[in-house]
Amino acid sequence: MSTPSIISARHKGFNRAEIVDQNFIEFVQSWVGATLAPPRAGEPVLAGSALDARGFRELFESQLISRHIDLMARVLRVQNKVFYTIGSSGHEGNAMLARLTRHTDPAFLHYRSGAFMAERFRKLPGMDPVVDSALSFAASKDDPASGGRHKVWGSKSLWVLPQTSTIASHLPKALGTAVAIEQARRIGHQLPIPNDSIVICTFGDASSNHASAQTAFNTAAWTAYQRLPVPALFVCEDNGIGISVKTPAGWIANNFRHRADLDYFWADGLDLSSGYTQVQSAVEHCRGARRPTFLHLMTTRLMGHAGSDFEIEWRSVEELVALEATDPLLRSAAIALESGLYSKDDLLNLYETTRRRCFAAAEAADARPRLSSLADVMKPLAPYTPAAVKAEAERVDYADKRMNVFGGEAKLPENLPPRHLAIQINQALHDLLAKYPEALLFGEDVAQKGGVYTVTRGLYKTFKGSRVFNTPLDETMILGLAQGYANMGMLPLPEIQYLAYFHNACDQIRGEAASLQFFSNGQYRNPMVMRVASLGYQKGFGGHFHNDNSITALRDIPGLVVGCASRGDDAAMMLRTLMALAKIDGRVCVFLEPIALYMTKDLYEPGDGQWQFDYPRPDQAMTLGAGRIYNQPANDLVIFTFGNGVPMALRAARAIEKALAWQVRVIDLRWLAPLNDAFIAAQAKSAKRILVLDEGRKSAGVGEGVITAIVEGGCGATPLRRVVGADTFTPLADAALLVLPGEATIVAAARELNSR
Ligand SMILES: Cc1ncc(C[n+]2csc(CCOP(=O)(O)OP(=O)(O)O)c2C)c(N)n1
Ligand SMILES: [Mg+2]
Repeated sequence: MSTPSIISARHKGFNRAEIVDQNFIEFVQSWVGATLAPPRAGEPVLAGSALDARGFRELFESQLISRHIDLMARVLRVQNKVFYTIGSSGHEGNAMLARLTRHTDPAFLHYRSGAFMAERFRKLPGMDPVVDSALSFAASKDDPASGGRHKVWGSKSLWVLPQTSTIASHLPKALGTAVAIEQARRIGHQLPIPNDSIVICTFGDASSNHASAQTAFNTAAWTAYQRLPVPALFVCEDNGIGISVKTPAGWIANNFRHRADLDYFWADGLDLSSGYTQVQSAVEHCRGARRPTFLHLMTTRLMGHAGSDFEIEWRSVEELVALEATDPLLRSAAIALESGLYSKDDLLNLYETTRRRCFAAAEAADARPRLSSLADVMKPLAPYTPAAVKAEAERVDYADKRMNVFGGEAKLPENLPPRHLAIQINQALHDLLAKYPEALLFGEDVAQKGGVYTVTRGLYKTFKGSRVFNTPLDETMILGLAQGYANMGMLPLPEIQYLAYFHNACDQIRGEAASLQFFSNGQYRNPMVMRVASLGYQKGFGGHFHNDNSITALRDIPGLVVGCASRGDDAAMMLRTLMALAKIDGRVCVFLEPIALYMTKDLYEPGDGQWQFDYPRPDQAMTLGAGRIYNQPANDLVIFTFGNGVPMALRAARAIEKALAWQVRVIDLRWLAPLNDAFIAAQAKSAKRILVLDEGRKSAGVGEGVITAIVEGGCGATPLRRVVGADTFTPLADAALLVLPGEATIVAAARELNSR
């Protein structure tokens, strides 16, 4: 370790990238260690190492590529040719992980994975990690990972699924993918990768503390504890720091060494010679035992967190110099020279050739076109092929299966009397699980109990525990599992027990699932249909948390489809369309089920049975965006609404017709995202007056979107009122009705319109 007295003026420099660069050159130039006779083919690079000469050469070259990409990015960032400077320097030991695994082992990578990628690129012929990485750093449209949308480590052919920069958010889906690999066998699903694949998931030491990481470790252990296989290799690249906050010395080992059902391994990521065997042990254990494995990979961080992090401003130069002395490339250079594999000149030559290669690729990438139109940017975000979706939603080539599931012709739901929402959702789910053998339904209490509201009753019995199952009580993990199953080609139907409990796991949809097609330029997709018991008005079971009416958190997630049914037949048809959207276009879909309507049978009077409907035949589906119109062409008043608002508006319409002699049309929007602006505008055009009835909250609710569509559609002059929930949490008991719209408020709003 250097001491202050021997730190030269150069080492005190501001630009640590230059210093790290120069250190390498000086280290090689001043090498005076013994040089052995070069090892022969197949012989260990150094005595006692499991790494042979060829392996070492390739790993070392991958390390150098990674280092020079970092150095290049620091130089070209200031010239605006590169747009990302979070580097991999100090973490180049992760190349060992790539070498010791297969290119078909799905990898969810930390952002310091330059060397991993360079090494994995060797697994397939004709690929160039330098060119591909340069295109990504330059945000070029030709970037094979994201099409210029972000600097991500990703590759379709190499099974590297691009990650967002939200730390730890990839662990739940990585675990989900590992679980899915094993579950495929149990449901007879053909995996897109070999059956004995493992999932690699890398992350930093600070990230390991994050709730999203902890839930993955916990669920991995929860699963393994039940003796179910979990081939997940969690790799903590421990550089001892997260931006500027040091991880307490020894914390990672202390925290993970003795966790039950999370098998701990340690490896020296700073030394290829000894680290290789250690990484190998962890990989082999994970693949062979198919148990959750935690590999603690020692690394260091050089050149700061990112190019903008001038470490010298906040930590001592002595500390930096000491860290720089642990540079794994110095150790690799020592191995290279000591083993006789490289002469000093060869090594310096390789170093400079690699530098030139990276700069040349970056300059070439800079000359390539970037994304230049909004349409280009958004292209992979929300694919929609209406004809194929319709055909898929109406496909009925599973008649035998449904006959079995329902128990014969007479018991087919379309041959039964009209039923209410909960029953028809249940019937539709039976139909969909029969139609899609790759579909899985899971969540809290959904199996034996059939859900809190019995909506999933009977599915477990019919389709068995491999397809219908309870998860741990953890929404983040439910959605992580969903992404994992989807990654392996299955069709997940995760259930979130109450809308209020979606919010604590929101990022798994917002930041992760909904963004995958975008950040992978449409190459990867994680289709799913998330069902959520939602909204207010429950009688006798009140309070905010079971009556949450906030749709806002879903509405602005780019690319997400949100549907909300108010009646059973619509629910069945919408679920068919949502599954088809997932299957055909890979869309992430949400289906909001109004709890208060689950058991509603009557519309106007107790016992009238008017809110029960015939089950739609399986070849009937609904077009995305199609609303339902009641009482067309009435136009004295048009009420736009959804969910609980629909039967409420229909009842209020009767009162309004009586009081004001108006003919009232009621529009059930049914699709809340994307809103069908054209449909809304068209309906508004023929209206003399408009009411927007939104049971969600006033601010940022669906109603705002509806009114915008009306105004932008040219109907801003039509008299309009909004009846909407208050900006508050929902209180218990009857006080709830004070904050939500009711029939009386609707009638009062109509009277107000009349007096204008
Ligand atoms: C959820 C989240 N919070 C904060 C950040 C900002 N951030 C980016 S990296 C980082 C530190 C991560 O440290 P570590 O996991 O040790 O990885 P390292 O950078 O050291 O390799 C932070 C706080 C983020 N990306 N995501
Ligand atoms: Mg760290």
